Amino acid sequence: MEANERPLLTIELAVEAPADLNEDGRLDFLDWEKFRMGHLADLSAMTLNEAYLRGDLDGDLDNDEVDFAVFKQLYEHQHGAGAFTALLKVTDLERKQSFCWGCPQLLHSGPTKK
Ligand SMILES: [Ca+2]
Ligand SMILES: [Ca+2]
Repeated sequence: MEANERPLLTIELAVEAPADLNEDGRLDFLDWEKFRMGHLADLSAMTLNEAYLRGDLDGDLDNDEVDFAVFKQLYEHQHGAGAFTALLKVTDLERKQSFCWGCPQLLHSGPTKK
């Protein structure tokens, strides 16, 4: 090594399933829920591993739009093109159902007649 060369720092993460935020060995809907809970949260006081488990997928101690893009890419890589869009539709439907919890008749009654 010459005097002006700097040694490279190499960090290897032993991740069996990338973006497996609940550590169950799979990348699925539950990881998306954990990602969403940590999205845009302040993770700067956490360790890299703690921040990772809250959605910091690029290791800069935040969960921002870059992490979102990484999550989406990893999810589609694992489940196929369009899988992330399908995941969002399921999430949206579940949100609507939980909003209307206790009023299921509104989901199935259709438009009201005047
Ligand atoms: Ca998981
Ligand atoms: Ca990040």
